[in-house]
Amino acid sequence: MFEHLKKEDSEVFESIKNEVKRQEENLELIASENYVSRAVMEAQGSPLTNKYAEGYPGKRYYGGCRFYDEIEKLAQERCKKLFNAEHVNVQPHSGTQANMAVYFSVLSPGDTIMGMHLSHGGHLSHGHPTSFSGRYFYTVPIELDRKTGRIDYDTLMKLAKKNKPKLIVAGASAYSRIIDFKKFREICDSVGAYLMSDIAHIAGLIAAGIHPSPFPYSDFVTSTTHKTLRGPRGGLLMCRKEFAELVDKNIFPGIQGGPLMHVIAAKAVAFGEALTPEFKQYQKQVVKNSKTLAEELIKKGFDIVTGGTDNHLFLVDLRRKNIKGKDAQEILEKVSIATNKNSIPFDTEKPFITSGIRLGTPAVTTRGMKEKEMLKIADFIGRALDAAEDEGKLKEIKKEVLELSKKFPVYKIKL
Ligand code: DSN
Repeated sequence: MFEHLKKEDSEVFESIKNEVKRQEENLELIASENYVSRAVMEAQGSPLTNKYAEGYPGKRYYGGCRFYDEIEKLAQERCKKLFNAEHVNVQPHSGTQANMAVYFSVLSPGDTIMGMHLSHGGHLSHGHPTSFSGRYFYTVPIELDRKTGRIDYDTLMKLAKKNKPKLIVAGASAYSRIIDFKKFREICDSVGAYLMSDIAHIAGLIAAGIHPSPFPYSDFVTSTTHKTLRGPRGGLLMCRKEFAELVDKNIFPGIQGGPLMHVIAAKAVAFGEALTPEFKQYQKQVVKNSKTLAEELIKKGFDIVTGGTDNHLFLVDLRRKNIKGKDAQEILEKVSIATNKNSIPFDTEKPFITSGIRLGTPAVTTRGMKEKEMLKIADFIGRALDAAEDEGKLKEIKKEVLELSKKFPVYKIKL
């Protein structure tokens, strides 16, 4: 692999080589990251990057799209089967663009939407003022319950009745509990709102049947393809049949030009993988690992928001340990553990500092790690954060981290 790049562009090759090494050596606990299969990488790195295919299968604006049609249809069919969806658009370049296409399909600028606030587990594209979503639409942010750290559906119902949104977003990027899509539907129905479920984080769990499905409750379901779903970096939009034409038009030509057909080929491969029994087992292990890691950290005196997890991630509230999220992220990086600082509900620290870190298990589970390794990882985290500025101790821990990573290689790429 990379023999041409090595010869023809040593600068780019060097950086890639170093990044591949980092990915092999680091314990990747960033909840939104994963390792794709070699087959997904091969599809994405194929000559399918060479061609324009604006339009949809059977209706393209360029000639020569026969095989692109086959691939896009395959991706659509596999995805439909995976999520039991009536209509699928596999062209969104990202989750944010899938969300944008939904908003532009049924909203006008100035309409009211409701979505979880960024520091309460939501996402920028759910109406944050710095994102197009908060600039084009009037957003009523959903906050979590102060005591439980969970969504309080009664409060949500009251908020919806008071603000009468035209669309409600059910979905999160840092929420460790089951999302009750049925309740979201009831709330939407009580005010005549559309329901858009953004399953970017939990798509893999849903595909494997271990998190309730957003269908049949949602009008629109958006996702990324690269998190728990373990596909290439990209987006996905599903909806009821009645909205099919509308959302397709709003993806292309509405907000995108030519689709990234090499990425769509890789999405097709990933959907194929997600339909296998092995994928179901993998997702089960992801959740087992996440629960084990959270429980072990609690035993070591860490506070976990909501007290635990039902899915692939959780938030560690570091206030009792007197460490800021930013510092914790940096200390853990020194021992080759990758995490991200993350606001906790009602955080008083700025988003660049934060009082928490977010931990997730999709990537380490792809490497084959199980509960036994989660206990070790909790031990590394506890010791590293206790050692803080003791460089000697951090070096010792890093050595142990590297030993563990070595036992669970990812790609075995020779560079
Ligand atoms: N940036 C992603 C995450 O880390 O959750 C959300 O898009």
